[in-house]
Amino acid sequence: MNRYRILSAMVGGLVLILAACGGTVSSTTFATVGAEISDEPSQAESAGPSESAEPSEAAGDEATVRLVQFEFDTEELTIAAGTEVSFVNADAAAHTVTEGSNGEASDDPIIDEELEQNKSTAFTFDEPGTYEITCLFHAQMNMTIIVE
Ligand SMILES: [Cu+2]
Repeated sequence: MNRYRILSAMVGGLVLILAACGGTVSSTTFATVGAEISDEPSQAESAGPSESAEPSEAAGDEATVRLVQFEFDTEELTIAAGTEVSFVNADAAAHTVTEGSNGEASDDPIIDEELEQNKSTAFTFDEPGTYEITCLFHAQMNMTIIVE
């Protein structure tokens, strides 16, 4: 960092000298040097914003299912393959998000997550098909996800 400060101070000084002389002869040379130096910190800065921009949000489809009042808030959800579904427990009790029906998991559930209050989990449905989702704690909690 110190090296860059010294360099940019030098460039700044040179620019000042050039400006004082009113010379435009070799200003392109100094402009190039300045650009090279300013590249370094701007690259580090741009890493932050581009990470928080979450390009995956724009690229892939997303859907949200809320668990509230001992129900999934969506009975039937139709999504495109590759859609990431977020299950959000907005209820006063813990629930599970489990492939199965009437409170029983299917043989080899693709998803079986317990969610405490205010917790969420996300699952990407890559394979087309019809998926029954239930809560192991509350047999009446059922929904269907259709992946096209
Ligand atoms: Cu439940």
